[in-house]
Amino acid sequence: MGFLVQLLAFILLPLLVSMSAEEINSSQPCDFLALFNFGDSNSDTGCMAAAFYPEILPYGQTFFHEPVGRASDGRLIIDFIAQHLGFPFLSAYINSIGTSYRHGANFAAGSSTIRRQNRTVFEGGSPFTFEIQTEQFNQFKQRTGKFFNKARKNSFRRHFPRPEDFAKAIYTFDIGQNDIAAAINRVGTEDSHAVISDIVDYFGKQVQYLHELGARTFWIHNSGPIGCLPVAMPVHNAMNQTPEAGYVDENGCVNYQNDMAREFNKKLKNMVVKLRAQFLDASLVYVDMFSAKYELINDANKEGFVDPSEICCGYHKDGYHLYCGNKAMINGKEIFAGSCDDPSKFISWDGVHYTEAANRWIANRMLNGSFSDPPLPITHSCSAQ
Ligand SMILES: *[C@@H]1O[C@H](CO)[C@@H](O)[C@H](O)[C@H]1NC(C)=O
Ligand SMILES: *[C@@H]1O[C@H](CO)[C@@H](O)[C@H](O)[C@H]1NC(C)=O
Ligand SMILES: CC(=O)N[C@H]1CO[C@H](CO)[C@@H](O)[C@@H]1O
Repeated sequence: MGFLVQLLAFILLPLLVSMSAEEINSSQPCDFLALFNFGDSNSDTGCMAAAFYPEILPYGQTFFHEPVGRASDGRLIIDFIAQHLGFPFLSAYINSIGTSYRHGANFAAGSSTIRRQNRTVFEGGSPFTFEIQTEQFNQFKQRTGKFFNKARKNSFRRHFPRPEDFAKAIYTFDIGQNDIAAAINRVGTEDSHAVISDIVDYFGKQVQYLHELGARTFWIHNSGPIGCLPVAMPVHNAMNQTPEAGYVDENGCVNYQNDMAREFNKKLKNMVVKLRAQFLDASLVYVDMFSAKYELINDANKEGFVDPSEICCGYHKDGYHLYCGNKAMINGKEIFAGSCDDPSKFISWDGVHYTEAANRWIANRMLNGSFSDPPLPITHSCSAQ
């Protein structure tokens, strides 16, 4: 009975999901058996919280009603992806408690970069660079394969993918924004163009490595408009004088920072095209998250959100940056950086990360392929050539 229900869920779910899309491509949806994700805090579902310090409320308050290692009040885009494909939420690879990896694993970690950085965890860095994440995936695959063949009984098999699932999995990526942030911090002291090319080359090398390990479907998010993160905006940085002409755009986003992200995205797209030509047995879809996020920021009021510079959780004024969930004495007064009353009206959760409402808005538009190249919905992403 349980088996039948599971079997039916498997057959029906992907169909229902794709039928509900506005337009159905004539081809059959891909029969993905697992989801593996790589990235930074945009898609970390518990890695940094398990490895170092657990997160505190109000993180997680909206959907999970407790902090669950996600940098938002609720679900992230990767959670909407998992739900859309009929998978449970992804467990972080290094989390050892209450996890299941039957349908994939998440290697993403907050603060992670594509290239190695010199910052320790205490300075806001992450040891889980993209290179380490792909190496963790390699271990995950080798070790589950080894135990799978030994395990006669089902208990192991219920919790891990079968060796043949890896080739029929979708591999998703959302990384690079912290590399761009690091380059922004060093602007003027190094050749940003060369640095960005180097970051993209590193990205390409790791994708090649995953292909060597058997990955075949790649769903690659580009970098969001980093200059639109409220903490980057002059309004939250005690700039008394109005910024010089051209410093910000009509939405208050910092132009030179968004330009860095645009340059990264252009080079990333060229890299994807190059890899596509190299791997004729693989499918690589490039997803323009920059445009999806920028559209939301630009249409904030029309879409029922407050001004995109507003931060739901945190205290950022008069030169003070007190991040969400923290307490401090400011001018002799104790300030607690708590949540706004209605996070569903805000785009920015904590000045750096998006609210669940914003993540849902973005996911709803991105999953059907309207920001993809080629324009495939994620359910059909195995067939890009
Ligand atoms: C890390 O530090 C070393 C030595 O100071 C330096 O050569 C290197 O460029 C730094 N790397 C990055 C990514 O900043
Ligand atoms: C994708 O969904 C959005 C939001 O529902 C819709 O506006 C858009 O037209 C859809 N695009 C495609 C290609 O189906
Ligand atoms: C790759 C591909 O053919 N995608 C198509 C799926 O269907 C939509 C809507 O008809 C098209 O716009 C895409 O080009």
